[in-house]
Amino acid sequence: MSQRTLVLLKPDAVRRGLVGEILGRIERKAGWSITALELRTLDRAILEQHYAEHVGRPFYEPLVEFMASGPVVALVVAGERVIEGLRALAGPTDPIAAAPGSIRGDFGTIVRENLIHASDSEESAEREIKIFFPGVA
Ligand code: 3AN
Repeated sequence: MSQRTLVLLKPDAVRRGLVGEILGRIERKAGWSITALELRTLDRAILEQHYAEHVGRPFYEPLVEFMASGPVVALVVAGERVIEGLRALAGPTDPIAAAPGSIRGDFGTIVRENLIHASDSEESAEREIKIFFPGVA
C-alpha cells in the first residue's frame, strides 16, 4: 500500500550534522522516495498547528522553544507502508528505550531532543503535509 508521510529532522539533528546520516537511512529503503524537501526555521504559528494535540501539556512550551531553536529539514516521503516504516526507523519517543539500530536508539538520549518526527497515521500525514507543504497536492 503506497502512502505518504511527513518527516521533520529536528534542530538537534541539523545542529549535530546528522541530516545526511538520517536521509541516507530513508533513501536506502527499497522503493521509498523523497518527494519534497526543505530546510527552514519554524515559527510558533506553524508549531502550534503541528503540535495542536499537545497544547497545554507540561512539555508543550519547552517543545515549541526547542523546535524553533534552529532550522529543521522537512520532507515528504512516499512509498510502501511508509508511515509504519518511518516510525520503525525512528524508534519510540524515548531514545533510551529505543532499540539500537533505530535513529533515536542510535543517536538520542533525551525525550525532547529525539531527532526526528514522523506522522503516526494516514490522517496525521495528510494534515501535516498540508501544514508544511501546502503546494504539494
Ligand atoms: P512521537 O514524535 O514519538 O510521535 P509525540 O507525538 O507523543 O511523540 O510527541 C511529540 C514530541 O513531543 C516528541 N517527539 C518529543 O520531542 C516531545 N515529547 C513527547 N512527550 C514528551 C515528554 N513526556 N517530555 C518531553 N517531551 C516530550
